Amino acid sequence: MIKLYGLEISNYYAAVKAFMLEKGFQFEEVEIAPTYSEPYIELSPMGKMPFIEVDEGYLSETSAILGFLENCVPDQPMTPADPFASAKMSELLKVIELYVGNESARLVGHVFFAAELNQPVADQIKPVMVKGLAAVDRLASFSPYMMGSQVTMVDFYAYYIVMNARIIAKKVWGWDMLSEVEGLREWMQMMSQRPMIKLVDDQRNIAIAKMMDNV
Ligand SMILES: N[C@@H](CCC(=O)N[C@@H](CS)C(=O)NCC(=O)O)C(=O)O
Repeated sequence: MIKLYGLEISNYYAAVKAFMLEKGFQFEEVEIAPTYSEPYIELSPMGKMPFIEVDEGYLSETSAILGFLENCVPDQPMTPADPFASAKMSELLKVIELYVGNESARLVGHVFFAAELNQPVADQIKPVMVKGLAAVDRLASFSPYMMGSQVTMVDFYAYYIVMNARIIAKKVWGWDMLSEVEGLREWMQMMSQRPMIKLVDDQRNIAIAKMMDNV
């Protein structure tokens, strides 16, 4: 059985978990905090969560994990069948990963863990996110899903990236990031109503509340 390693509080962990549930995978969750040290980095070389364990070995990086899981269940596709449309989905996913997710994540310490805000860094990040969101606006159709009528991998990935990025944007700049992209707010609302996403979000919210109680 697949093992999913990490902590429920993580949005990346939630993306993998929701995707696995949607695809009908049986899996076991293993609670483990990320650390850049041995032997953790043998399993997840950047010392991050989530990562999974399958018969063939360990796999980290959320987008790679989703791609692998997608290929494991070809009869229930969450990737456009057409090769070009599929590449466009990957393009969108990459834009969200690099220019929305990774950029906003540079401020996670300040927003979620009370670290001091590095204003010059924040000043660099916002313009990159604005461009990233403009690219999302160009690439996603929201009709009703990002790639059209079929829900795809990028919907699950983007939902959890945007979920955190919007909190960060609000706290650091008082910026309602969702208003940058027409249809993004409604799409977030629609995705949040999917039963598997609801389940994951409920469990994640409980884990976050527990963590806050212990602070
Ligand atoms: N690029 C990674 C990012 C995952 C990530 O940033 N995970 C965070 C938790 S939400 C983490 O492990 N942080 C610990 C660290 O960076 O040391 C992915 O796509 O999976």
